[in-house]
Amino acid sequence: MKKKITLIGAGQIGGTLAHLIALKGLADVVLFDVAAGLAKGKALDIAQSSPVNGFNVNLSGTDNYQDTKNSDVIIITAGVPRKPGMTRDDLLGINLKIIKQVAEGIKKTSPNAFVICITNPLDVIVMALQKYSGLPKNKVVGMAGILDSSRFIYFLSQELKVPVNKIKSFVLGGHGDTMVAMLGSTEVEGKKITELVKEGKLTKERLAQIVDRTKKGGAEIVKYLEKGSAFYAPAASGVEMAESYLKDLKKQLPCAVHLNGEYNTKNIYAGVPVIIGSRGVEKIIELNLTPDEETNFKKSVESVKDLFDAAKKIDPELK
Ligand code: A3D
Repeated sequence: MKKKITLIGAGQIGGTLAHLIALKGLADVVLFDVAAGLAKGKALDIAQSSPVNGFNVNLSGTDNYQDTKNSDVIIITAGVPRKPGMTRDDLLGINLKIIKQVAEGIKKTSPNAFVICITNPLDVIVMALQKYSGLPKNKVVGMAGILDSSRFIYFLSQELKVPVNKIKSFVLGGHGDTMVAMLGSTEVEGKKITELVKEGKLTKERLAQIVDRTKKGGAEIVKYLEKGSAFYAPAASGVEMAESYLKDLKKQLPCAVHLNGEYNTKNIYAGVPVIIGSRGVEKIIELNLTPDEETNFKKSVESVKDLFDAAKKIDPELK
C-alpha cells in the first residue's frame, strides 16, 4: 500500500513539499490548510502535472482532519512566516496558538505518524507540539539543521570553488542567530577546514563572515522576497527527513530533537545529529565538540530555554 504524507499548512513551503514529494513518487499527499481552497487548488495543480512528469501519487486538499487520518508522516508548516525586520522569535505568540490547534487535530487522527515540524520559532514550537500532542518524543522532530547545514555548505562551495558534494559539515544548536557551525567537523575534499585556514587558503575573517551569513541566511532571503520567507531549501530539507523515515534509510541528519542528557542538555529540543529510520529518531549521535563549539552550543540551548520560558508565560498549560 502506498504511504500517506499529510502536509499541515499549504502555503509556500507546504506547496513546495507537495510538489517535491510527488516528483519523487514518495507517497500520496494530503494538503491540509484552514484556507481549504489553497490546499485544494495546489493539490489539483500539482496532480495535473502528473502526465507531464510521469508520477503516480494521489494528491488532495482539505480543511478536515478526518481526511488526514492514519498518515505515515505529517509535516507541519502551519503558521505565519517572518516579515522583513522580524526575528523568528517575534512569531512565538501567534504560531503557538496555531500549533496547539494542529496538535489537537493530529493526535486524534494520526497518533502513529512521524511528525516533522518546520513552523518557527522552530525549537520552541516543536517542543510545544510534542507536549500538546503527547506523541512520543522520538516521533516528533524539528527541521532546521539540514537547512542551516545546506546553506553553510553552499556558501563554502561558492567561496572555495569546490562542488557541494565534496564538503561535509553540520550546523547544530537552536535555529536562530545562536546556531553553531561545527568547524571542527567541517571537511573540504577530505581535509579539515581548520587546515585550510592554517594553509592560508581561506582567511579566518572570511570564514567568520561565511558563518555569519549562514546564521542570517533566512533573513537575507526574507529581505529579498519582502513578502514571506525561504521555501525551496526548507521544503527540500523536510523531504529528506521524511524519506529517511519512510524508506528506513537510517541517514545521519542534523535535526531538532528532544535531548535527555545528551550533550549535557536535558528536557529541551535542540539541533544535533541523529539517525532517522523507520523507528523515528533511532539514535542521537554525540560528537566531540571543541571547547568553542561547546560554549556556543550551550549559549544556543540557553536561548531556546529562555524562549520556551516565554512560551510558558503565554500558555501556562505548557509546563
Ligand atoms: P505561508 O506561505 O504563510 O504558509 C503557512 C500556511 O499555514 C498558510 O497557508 C496558512 O493558511 C496556514 N495556516 C495558518 N493557520 C493554520 C492552522 N491553524 N491550521 C492549518 N493551517 C494553518 O508560510 P511558509 O510556508 O512560507 O512558512 C511556514 C512556516 O515555516 C513559518 O512559520 C516560517 O517561519 C517557517 N519556516 C521555518 C524554516 C526552518 O528552517 C525551521 C524555514 C523557513 C520557514
